Amino acid sequence: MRFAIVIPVLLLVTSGVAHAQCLPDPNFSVCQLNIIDNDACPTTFPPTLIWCPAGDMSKFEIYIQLRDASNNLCVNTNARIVVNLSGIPATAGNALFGCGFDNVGFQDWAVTTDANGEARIEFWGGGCGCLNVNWQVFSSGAITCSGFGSFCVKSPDLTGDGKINFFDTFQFLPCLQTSTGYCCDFNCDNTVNFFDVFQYLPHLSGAHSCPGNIIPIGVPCGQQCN
Ligand SMILES: [Ca+2]
Ligand SMILES: [Ca+2]
Repeated sequence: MRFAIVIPVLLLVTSGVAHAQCLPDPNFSVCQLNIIDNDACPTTFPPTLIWCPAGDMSKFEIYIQLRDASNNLCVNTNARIVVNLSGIPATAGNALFGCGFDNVGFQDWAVTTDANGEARIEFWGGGCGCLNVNWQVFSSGAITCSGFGSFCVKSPDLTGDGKINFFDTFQFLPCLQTSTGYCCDFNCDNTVNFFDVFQYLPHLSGAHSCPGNIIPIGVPCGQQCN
């Protein structure tokens, strides 16, 4: 009989999970921007993301873990992740975009935390240039956290029109012939050669494209990417 009483109490204490009306507390919640799959250019600064409109190269994510004022996990809790991109293409006549962004560099996503109090959304796009990311996480009607990230981006989608095809090849071939071109240097070794071709070809042959909206960003972002 004693066990029947003690065990539920222990479970309640050690689970650390707030199940109902959880109010995320900024002091205990975690909200951060992470870079994903940055293998091609791992050591550059600012960080360089080689992103594909299809989302199969570098990406960044906003990761959150919500906790209440007692440091208990907020499971099954609704939040909104608002992201605003600013940036300009490195090459005149080309574009830069975040895949699926509804307005010019802006998007607002609804998320629900899982059993670990966590939620995450991944982002990618196309084009080459500088990119700044401002983000806020809202829960229970208040800002739980916010942050800022700054990158350089490059893509097999050199033109930044959301798809990889012969128009991109027309821009890639002169780079290959002269061994120069920041946007064509997909492994960031300051030359353009067959290693970059290896990076480029799978995305061309697969005709990779952005499955969502493609709306160019054209806001100066104040950093050097070229
Ligand atoms: Ca293209
Ligand atoms: Ca290279």
